[in-house]
Amino acid sequence: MKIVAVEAIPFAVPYRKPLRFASGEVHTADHVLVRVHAEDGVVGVAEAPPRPYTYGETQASIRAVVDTVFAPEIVGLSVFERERIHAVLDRTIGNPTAKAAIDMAVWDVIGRRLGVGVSELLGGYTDRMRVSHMVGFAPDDVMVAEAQRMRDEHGVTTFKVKVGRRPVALDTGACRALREALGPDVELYVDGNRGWTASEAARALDEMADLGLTLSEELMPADQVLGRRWLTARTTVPTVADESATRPGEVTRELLDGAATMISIKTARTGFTGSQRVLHLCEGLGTEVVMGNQIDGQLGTACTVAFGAAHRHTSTRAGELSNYLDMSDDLLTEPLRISGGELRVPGGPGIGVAVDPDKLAHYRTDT
Ligand code: MUC
Ligand code: MG
Repeated sequence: MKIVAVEAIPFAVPYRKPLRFASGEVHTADHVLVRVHAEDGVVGVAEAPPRPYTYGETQASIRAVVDTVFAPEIVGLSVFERERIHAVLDRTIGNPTAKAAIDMAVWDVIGRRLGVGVSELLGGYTDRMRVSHMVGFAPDDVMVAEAQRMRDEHGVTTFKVKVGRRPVALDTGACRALREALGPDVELYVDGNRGWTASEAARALDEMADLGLTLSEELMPADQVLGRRWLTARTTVPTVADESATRPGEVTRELLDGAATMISIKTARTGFTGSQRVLHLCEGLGTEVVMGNQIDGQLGTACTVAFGAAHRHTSTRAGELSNYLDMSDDLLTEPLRISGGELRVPGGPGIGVAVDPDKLAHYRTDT
């Protein structure tokens, strides 16, 4: 079943409130909807979220690389020739979310064509994941109120707290306020988006030693090779590599180097195919994983839960699946719903969701 066209459609949905973290902030979901059209009229969809401060991709660069580099090479290939599609995409080192969206839209076509959910095709382990919510920078009382609301309204009991500010006490204070307000039973972990030095990170972890943090993610830049190895060796809180280790080669280097002890998998940047490669590598190396969030919309979140629920190891921990709730609207016909602290894989073939044409017409920015 040949691919006949690939579209990259920019759209913009404002956030109700911005998400702030050490490397940037998001006010608008200025994503790109990728549609892969197959010859029998089946259309697969996925979304690419540009994160300029992380990977250097922008909405314009995603559109350009899809339209001018990837689409001309993959049109004419069959959706079942996935290794050949990846041989084309993998020639390019960068552009992770553009490549991931193409991969996931191809999987969506395959699932729709076969009448089977992608999550079942990938592994079919379970039909849901527990949800972890990311809490961005704000005054302590605002961060606490957000976590309490997520717990009360959606049953979420796992929180990833953004850290990496200076002075370090801003963040250690916020984490302490969250622990005091939420009690001992919620899971708290931290993500620094490379904001601190090794010594600042070490001091922060020492100051928070009594808070029962379960994970610490990207507290300092990955290029500070010895500092990172030193930090990882001296803490009992597992170190998660996120943006420093996206491809299998980087994952191998980080883990063998002792610079990380766990890996964040994000379908937004490695699609389903690349995420499975990273997952299987981690299983082979005996490394835990966590399903991360690239500040996805609902389509991206549906991809994350489809992948996470498909496998035993990705569904063990809570996945980061809730930040789409900060968006003022979305593109899907049926909104995702988190309840009892869980998100179910959408039913139906492929990724299991449909884009509402009226919403797309309203939010697309190219017409
Ligand atoms: C995260 O886990 O780091 C913030 C920046 C980015 O690239 O992803 C988000 C969340
Ligand atoms: Mg992160």
